[in-house]
Amino acid sequence: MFDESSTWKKAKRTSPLLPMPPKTPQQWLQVVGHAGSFHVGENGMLLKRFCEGEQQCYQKLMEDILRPYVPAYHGVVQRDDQDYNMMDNLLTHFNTPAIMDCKMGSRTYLEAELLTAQERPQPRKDMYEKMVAVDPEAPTAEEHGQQAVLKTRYMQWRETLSSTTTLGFRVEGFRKANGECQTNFKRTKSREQVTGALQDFVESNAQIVRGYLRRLVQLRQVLEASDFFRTHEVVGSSLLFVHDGTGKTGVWMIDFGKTATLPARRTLDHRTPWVEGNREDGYLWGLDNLIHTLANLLPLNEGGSLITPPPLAAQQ
Ligand code: I3P
Repeated sequence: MFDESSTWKKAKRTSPLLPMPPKTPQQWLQVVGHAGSFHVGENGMLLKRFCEGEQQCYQKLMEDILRPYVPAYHGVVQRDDQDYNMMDNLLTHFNTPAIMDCKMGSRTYLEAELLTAQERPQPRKDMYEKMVAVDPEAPTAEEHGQQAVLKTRYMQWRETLSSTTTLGFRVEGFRKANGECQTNFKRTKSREQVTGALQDFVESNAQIVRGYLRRLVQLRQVLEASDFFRTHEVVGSSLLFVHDGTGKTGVWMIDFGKTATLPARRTLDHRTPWVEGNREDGYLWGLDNLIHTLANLLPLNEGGSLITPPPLAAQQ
């Protein structure tokens, strides 16, 4: 799953690049998701295989108050006849960082995908195989018969198996500074299990937890005021957590390939439970839960005071 070679790896999602060792050409490290979509650019840039929807999101985000919470976007470049969206490599200013990917929201497929599955069902063998590998009992008799499952069915199964349904976010994977990688979180569902995973990632370092909490509380305030966020269904997007041995921390929103613009005058609050048609994604509900879960890693009084946000203006 993890490969530190500088060759291309299959990766549809933003995966971090580790400087190993620092100050030498950066190598590629796949943490989670599909491989093959990223390339290390020059001057601290990351190239991600072009996706028009994602480009449009980044262009809008560069004009939105969320700008400091996403990688800076620098337009499209071409390499070997392939277009790439070029953005900041978020790891550039860290020294041998630890990285974690949390997929946000209570739903991981777009309403549009659900419609397509209903109108033109295309059961998938690869997803059946991934399902059986985790739980041979999971497919229905019909799915066993077809040896295939619909993508939306697979995604829903993944949601209920993990904490996506119960907490509105899930840990996808992490890599510690020492190179230890964990990606086996498909069944990490309860608050206790998620807390254990987060504790493992931060290696019980309260300073790191404080840094992440401050950043997440700020992000939540900005999300609640963001025009972009209010007007988009944000699905399959992740928060990328990065820290290093100096105590430096950062969290950014990444992966907008499945972020959809709402029709004119429609907005979301990102906390209302999803029912088909309302397009709610549970992103803020998940962020609330993530903040509380992280705060629980600190002594009670301290965690509580950190998650009480200062006035938004004071942060700018
Ligand atoms: C994949 C994961 C990805 C999804 C991908 C799934 O499952 O849910 O988010 O890509 O669909 O296979 P898993 O993590 O269990 O391997 P999208 O979010 O882009 O839909 P895909 O195979 O159709 O790309």
